Formats: sequence, structure tokens, C-alpha cells
Amino acid sequence: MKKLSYLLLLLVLIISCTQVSENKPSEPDDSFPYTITKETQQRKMSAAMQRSFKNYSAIHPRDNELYSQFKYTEIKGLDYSNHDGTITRRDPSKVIFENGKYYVWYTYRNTSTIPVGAKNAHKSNDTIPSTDWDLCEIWYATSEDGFTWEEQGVAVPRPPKPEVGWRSVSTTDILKFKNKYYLYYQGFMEASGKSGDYCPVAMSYSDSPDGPWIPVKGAVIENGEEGAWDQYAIHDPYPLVHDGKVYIYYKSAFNRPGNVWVAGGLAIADDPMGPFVKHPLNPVLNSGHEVTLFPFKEGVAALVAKDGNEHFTIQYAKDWVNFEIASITEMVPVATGPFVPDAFTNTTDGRGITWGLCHFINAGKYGVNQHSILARFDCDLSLDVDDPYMKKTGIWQDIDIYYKQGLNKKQLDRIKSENKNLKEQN
Ligand code: AAL
Repeated sequence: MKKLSYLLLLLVLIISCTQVSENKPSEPDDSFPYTITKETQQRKMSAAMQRSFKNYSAIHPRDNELYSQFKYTEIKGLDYSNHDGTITRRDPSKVIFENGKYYVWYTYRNTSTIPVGAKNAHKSNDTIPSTDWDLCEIWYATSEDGFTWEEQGVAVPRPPKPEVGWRSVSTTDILKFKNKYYLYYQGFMEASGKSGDYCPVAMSYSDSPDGPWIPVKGAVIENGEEGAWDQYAIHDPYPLVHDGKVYIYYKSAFNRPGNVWVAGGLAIADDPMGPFVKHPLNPVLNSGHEVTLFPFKEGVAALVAKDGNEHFTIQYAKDWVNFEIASITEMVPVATGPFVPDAFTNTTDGRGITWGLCHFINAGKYGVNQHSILARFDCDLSLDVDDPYMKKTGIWQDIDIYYKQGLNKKQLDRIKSENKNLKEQN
């Protein structure tokens, strides 16, 4: 009996070993093929080559629907007081198309002096701004073509003290839901920089994109509980409609006083008025800065710019929560407000984007005439456009763009001492 059980055990072991070896591709005994075929994916590959087949929708960026270059155009029609730093426009909302024209909302600052800077927030007052987005209102503009814009004026003014946003309302985004319009925005209760860039999210609603906008009392998305990653700031509210609900992605910054970590969260509500419930897996994006997303196929895609290990990537979440890198790109527009035709249609066949507005916060010199400007970007992240020029890689920028990113004194001193040490050793 014992012999039989040993034999059976041996048999099971042999079968399981062969199964494992069948599942594991054998060590290739031939070179990686010149021509890629369906069989190529079956061979044992290096981690890098596996990523090409598993992580991206195509083995070449040319065919990757979520890869694109970005082209930029200066927009016309908005006055910046000769770029003296007293007027700023930044953090544009998504662009929508209503009443036969495009609409965009944005942070508008018009102060007699330039900002003193977050570090000097104690020097700010009722007329002197601390940061570029302090003492701001939400203004809006319209356009026939997306290139020339006509400013329409204020949409959401700063409410009276002690309402949420009495110090500044900024960084807004638009939602259209059951034929009503909703503007979500950061509501500052003190000059940004005094304790930090701290604020919750407030909201105003209207029957028309041209207003009048009625503010909702209090915050609609509160800061996180003490000790939570988003305990101090709920920034960049970015609403989309999915699964019949309002999905608001947002940004927060945490892990101070170490190297600050900027990440993206998600809050969901059945109704634009809330209550918004934060996703238990928050943060859902580990990099980026301002959040920018658009429905794509059944899932949602995200432009991840600026900060973090995964900056300059385009990411995709089939379930709208768990994002994977879909492509790596360059010169990603910052604080992007794309034109997303199906942002609010509850689509399960998102078509993607081809243009929108973004901002440049370095339109002036810090401490001299610091201010931000809006600009247009174009791309091909659309299932309905095939623009090979947007799918190129290896773009050469003007040489002076590289030389402008020169060495600082500390780096030059290090190099000098390395050269000196080398000479002394030889
Ligand atoms: C922006 C956004 C938020 C921040 C500040 C203004 O880029 O991240 O709005 O508070 O910077």
C-alpha cells in the first residue's frame, strides 16, 4: 500500500513539473525574430521586451492610440496688461461646446501688484496676493474656433467672509449633468502659503453656461481626516460622468516635510451636489500635478504631467480606478483642460481628445512680473483621428532650448573639483 502511495506521489510531482515547464516558455534557442509574428509573444523574453507586448496597446508608438506628441499654439484675444504681472489666467477647465461656441472657465487674478510668493504669505493682505492664485475669481471666455477667445467676465466671484472661498476661488472645472451646469473649484479661507496651499472644494451651479451661478454653502468635497494623505488640500477638482454617477478626480500633496508627493484621488457621488464618497483605494494616480482625464473606450485615460516617478506618461484605467502606463511621451501640457465631447455622456465607448487649453506659469519672472497665461495644445489621442505627425518620437527641439537648461554654479563647482582631483591623482 505504501509503495502505491509513493508511486502516486511521484506521478503527481512529474505531472506538475511538466505542467509548470509547459506554462513557462522554454529558453529560446533561436534569435529574436526580425519579423514580429503572433508566435513572437510566446517566446521567453527580457522584461523590457515583455513590456512592449503587455503594457502598451501596440509594439510601436505609431500604432499606440494612447501615445501622442503635443503641439502648442498661442491663443489670441486675452489681455495681460503687457505681461506686467498684474493679470494672470491659469488652470483652465475642460472646454465644452454649447450655444454654437466653445466655453472655458479659469482662474483669473487682476491685482495692482504681483504676488509676494507663498514663503512671504505673511506680507500679503486684502490687495496684495501671496501666490499667483490668491485673491482670484473664476472667469470665463468663449470662442468660435478654439484659437481666438473672447473674455465674457466673471462667473464665480469671491464670496463674502466667512464663506468657503472668501479669500480666493481658483482651479475650477465644469460638469454638465441632467442639463444643469456645475463649476467645482478650490475655496481658500486664507492666503495660500500662510499655513500651506490648503483648501477644500466648493461648487456653484447654473441653468446656463453663461450663468448666473448660484454658490452652494460650504465645501462639497472636504479635506481628508487628520493624518490622511489629503488632509490639507483638495485641488484641481475634475468631474466626469461614469456609470450614471459623478466621478471627481482631484489632486493632493503629502509626505511633507520630506520630498512632497503629488498624487491623484477620486470621489464619487450620485448627484452633483454630493455627498461625494472618496474611493477606498485613493490615491489612484501616483504622479502628475493638475489632473486631466478623458473617457477612452470603456475606461478612462489620464495625462500625467510634471511631478512624480510617472510624470510625462499617459495612463489608462479600464475600471476608472486602477491606472496602468499606456505610453511615455514628452512636453506634456500642464493644467490641461481638454475638449472632451463625451465627458458627460456616460459613454462606454470614449473616443478620446485632440485639443484643449493648458497654462504656462512662467509667462513672467518670479518676483518681477510673475503671471500665467493660457495656451492651446493639440494632440492625437483620439479613436477618430489618425495623425502620423502626432505619433512621431525623437522630436528635435531648437538647440537653444537644450542650452537654456544649463548648469548652475554648484554643478559647475562640482565638475571643477572632479577635474582637479583627477589631475592630482594622475
Ligand atoms: C495649480 C493647482 C492648484 C494649486 C495651485 C493652484 O497648478 O495644482 O491650483 O493650488 O497650482
